[in-house]
Amino acid sequence: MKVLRTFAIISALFLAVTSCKVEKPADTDGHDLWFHNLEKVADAAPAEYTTEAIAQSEIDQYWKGKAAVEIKVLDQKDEALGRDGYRLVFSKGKVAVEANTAIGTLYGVYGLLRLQQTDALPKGAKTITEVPAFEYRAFNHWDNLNGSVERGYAGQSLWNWAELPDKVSPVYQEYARANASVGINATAINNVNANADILTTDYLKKVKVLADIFRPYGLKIFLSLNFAAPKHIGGLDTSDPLDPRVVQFWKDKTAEIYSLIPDFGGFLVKANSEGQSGPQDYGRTHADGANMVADALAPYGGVVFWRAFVYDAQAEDRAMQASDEFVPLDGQFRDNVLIQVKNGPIDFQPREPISPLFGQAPNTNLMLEVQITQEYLGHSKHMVYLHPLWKECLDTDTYEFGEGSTVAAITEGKYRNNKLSAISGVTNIGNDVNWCGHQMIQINWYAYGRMAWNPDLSSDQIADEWLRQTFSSDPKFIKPVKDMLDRSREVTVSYEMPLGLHHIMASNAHFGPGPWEDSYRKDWSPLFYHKAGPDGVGFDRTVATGSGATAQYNEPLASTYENIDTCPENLLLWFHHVPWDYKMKDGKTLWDELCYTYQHGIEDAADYIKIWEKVEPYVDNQRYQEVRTKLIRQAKDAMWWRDAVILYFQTFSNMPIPDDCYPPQHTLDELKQVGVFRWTPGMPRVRRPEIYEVLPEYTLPKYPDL
Ligand code: BDP
Repeated sequence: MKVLRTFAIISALFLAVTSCKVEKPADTDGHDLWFHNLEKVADAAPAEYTTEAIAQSEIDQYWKGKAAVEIKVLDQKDEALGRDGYRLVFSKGKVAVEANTAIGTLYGVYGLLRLQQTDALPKGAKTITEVPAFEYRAFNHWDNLNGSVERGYAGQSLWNWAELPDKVSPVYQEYARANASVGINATAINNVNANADILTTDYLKKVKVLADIFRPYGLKIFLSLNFAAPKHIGGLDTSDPLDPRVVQFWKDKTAEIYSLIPDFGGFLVKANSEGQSGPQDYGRTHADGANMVADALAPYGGVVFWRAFVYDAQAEDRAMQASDEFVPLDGQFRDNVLIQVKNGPIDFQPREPISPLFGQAPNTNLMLEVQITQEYLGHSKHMVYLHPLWKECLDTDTYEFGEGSTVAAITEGKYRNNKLSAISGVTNIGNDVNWCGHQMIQINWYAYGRMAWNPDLSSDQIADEWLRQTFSSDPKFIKPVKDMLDRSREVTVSYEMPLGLHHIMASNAHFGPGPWEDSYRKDWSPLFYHKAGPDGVGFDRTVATGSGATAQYNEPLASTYENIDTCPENLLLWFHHVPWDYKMKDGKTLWDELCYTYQHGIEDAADYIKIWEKVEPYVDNQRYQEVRTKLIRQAKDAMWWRDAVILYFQTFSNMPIPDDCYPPQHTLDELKQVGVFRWTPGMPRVRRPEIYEVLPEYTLPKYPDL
């Protein structure tokens, strides 16, 4: 009897142990994004192609709850919900999804399914109200009409212009659905370096087909315009915004667009920047240009996103230029113009201070532009979760209206009467089967949408949501992987450009290091940005001895940055030129601090591989292998960055690399050759397309077999 019982206990234990072993999920290519774990409970295609029918069919197909879901567009409008907000009212046996508009209910449906997928449905009666922070939650595609994507690392453009308008890819609808599921409601589908042809009738007919597909998902189309379009496609000899013929051209063009696309969002404009035409070609201001376009759009409710990304080779400090040009124009822009400002004053570097313009134009609608594509953070080869970078910017206090005037508050319009507000992100999407070129960086698409809806969400929460929906809810998977994602931005800063270093990448692809590079334009040259010499390294932007950029910030930021003792160390070399033997807060010399920061960056990047290997049981084989291969490459690239930057700086510091840091694996001369010849997709100007991906070989000291 006793023996039998013992046997029963042992076999029960054995069963318990073996059944705990997680079943390996089936392979997937990642195309289904964060819908991956949504299980279909019924086949229920939408009865018609309308927002209402789509909302209903999403519930019919995927809602697993016992409570009946009732989707309701409110007869009695609730002002607090605005156009896009929704309420989920949980009561006994019922969930009501309520909104002022059909699109509000669709967002509510996706919100409800998200709660289901992340095990966050309330247990009892409860009302959850969600209202987006920004009116326009926009995507910017840098897609060219020839199918290439500027700074895109996930294949070619999604838009197949050759096949449109007749042939429609199912991907267009999948794209719209994915965007709606995270609240993205506007998309500028062509590159800011715009080809004027997009505004020709032939192209507009193609664009209309996309607009019709996007509409039920609440996604409005924007177009990037080429300011010289009146000349290029309008048969005029000028594009002067004050010339009546030019004004008429834009009025007519806008009317034509609205006749095809009645809910057209408006125009995105890059003017007088990096060779693009603009109002200054005719001695006019950005306000003259923006207002002319805005006036054409105003009768239809359209808006202009006018970019503040302007600089020229003459300026002493490129970081100051956007403010220098736009602050004097404060108050001159029409109500339907938003000035689109990159998060930092230079250009999407791994770390920048905020653009000072956010705190300097109280009478202008300002919006934030972030980059989702990883131009400077390892392309789609590196796993970097970017939400912490964006959030750092949104949470930074400009002090413009006293404490609390963060970039989020400013751009949400809390201090303006005009409630027009927007945010935009340069996408990382292409026609790669997994959309983003790297399974893990799909998170940046997801996170961008969630942030645009609610800038208060933490990076950790968003990562948690995404992992549960895309991979697994098992805590043994979530915890380590989330931790890795949460740290990943800081890790990349450490192995690429720590302590405020910036713009020291190779100028060809913006991927690997190129600190030695000079350029015919000083403002494109890494030498200009790090100014390394025997006396130290860093760009002096102080008022006392440097460019004076610190004065563009409001107090107390200005003094904090001005004073080397109070300047945050993670921005030290952004604002100060610092001797190699300068004592850091931890007592190390600047030189040692640099060496150790790189060292930690490369060790952390190598550790990703081992963390990933531990969670192998929770990940399907296909995605597991893909990610692992990329992580190995990332760790090696990290070493390449370290070797290049440290060996180059050492020619000035003449100080030794500390013994407990890895020794370099290549000489400076070898690495300089790599920098010269590299080219990767996404480069706007193809110089050496025949030489592709020549990278230095590396061995990981901790994992020499990889
Ligand atoms: C830079 C890119 C360039 C873009 C430009 C922009 O290198 O390809 O055209 O920004 O934002 O980051 O307009």
